[in-house]
Amino acid sequence: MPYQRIVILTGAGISAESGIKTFRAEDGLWEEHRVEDVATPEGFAADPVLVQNFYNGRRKQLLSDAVKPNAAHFALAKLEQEFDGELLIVTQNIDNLHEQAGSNKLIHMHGELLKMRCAYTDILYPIKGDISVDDRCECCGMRGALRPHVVWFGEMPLQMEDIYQALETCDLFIAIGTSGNVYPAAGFVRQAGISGANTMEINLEPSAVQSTFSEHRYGLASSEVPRLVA
Ligand code: BV8
Repeated sequence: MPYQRIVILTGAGISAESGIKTFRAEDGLWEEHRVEDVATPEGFAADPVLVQNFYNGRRKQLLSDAVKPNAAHFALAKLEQEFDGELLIVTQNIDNLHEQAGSNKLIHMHGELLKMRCAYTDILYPIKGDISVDDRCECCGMRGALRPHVVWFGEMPLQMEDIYQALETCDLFIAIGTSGNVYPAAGFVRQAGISGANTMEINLEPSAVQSTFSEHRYGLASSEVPRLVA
C-alpha cells in the first residue's frame, strides 16, 4: 500500500456476521426499542431498569461463545501487524471484537459494553455481568450511580481530539459497515477528504454519505475487508 497514515472507521456492519445485531436492519436493535428510551440520558433517567436490561442483554450476548470476531476483524488486526505506517481504528461499536481479533490501536468513540462508569465520579470499572439499579458503586457507595460506559445520543463521543488529529493527517480513510446516519462519525469522511486523503466505503449497501467517498466496495465485510488487506 502506498499509504503512510490510515484511519479506519467501523460500525455495526463489521460485527453483523459475528452474530451481533446492527441498529437499522429490519431485525435491528433499535426495532425493539425507541432510541430515545434506551440510548439517551433522558431515557436512562426515566427508566433505568429498562436501559440497564437493554445493555445487560447485549453484554450477555457479547460474552456468549456464539459471538466471535469474523474474518473482517482478523484482517484489520493483520493489517495493524504488517503495515509499517500509522494505522488507527475508530470504532462506533461497543463490542470488543476488534480487541479479541488482536487489534490494539483502537478508539471506542461510543464507549464499551464491558465497562461501567460511576455517574458521579466518572470512574470506570470492568463489567462481565449485569448492572442492577440496586448495585452500590464502589467509589461513592451510592445506589443507582453505575451506568453503562456508553455514549448516548446528546452525549460527547470519546477522544474526539485524538480522532480529529488523525483525520487531519491521514492519507487514507476507510469506513466499514456503517450506515452514515450518526454524527459526528458520519462526518469523518468529509474531514479526511479535506485533509487530502483518499476515502473508501466498504458496506453492504451505499451509506447515507456514500457520495462523499471517492471509492466504494459493496459486499460482506468478511469477504471485502480480507480482500482489501491481502
Ligand atoms: C453528539 C452507543 C455533540 C449506544 C451510539 C441532526 C443532524 C446531525 C446530528 C444530529 C442531529 N440531531 C442530533 C444529532 C446528533 C446525534 C445524531 O447523529 N443523531 C442522528 C440519529 C441524527 N449524535 C449524537 O448525539 C452524538 N453526540 O453529537 O454530541 C458533539 C458533536 C461533535 C463533537 C462533540 C460533541 C452521540 C452519538 C452516539 C450515540 N450512541 N452508540 C449503543 O450502542 O447502544 S450510536 C449507535 O448507532 C452506534 O454506536 C452507531 O454509531 C450507530 C449505528 O450506526 P452504524 O454503526 O452505522 O449501524 P447501522 O445499523 O446504522 O448500519 C450498519 C451498516 O452496516 C448498514 O449500512 C448495513 O448495510 C451494513 N452492514 C450490515 N451487515 C453488513 C454490513 N456491511 C458489511 N458487511 C455486513 N455483513
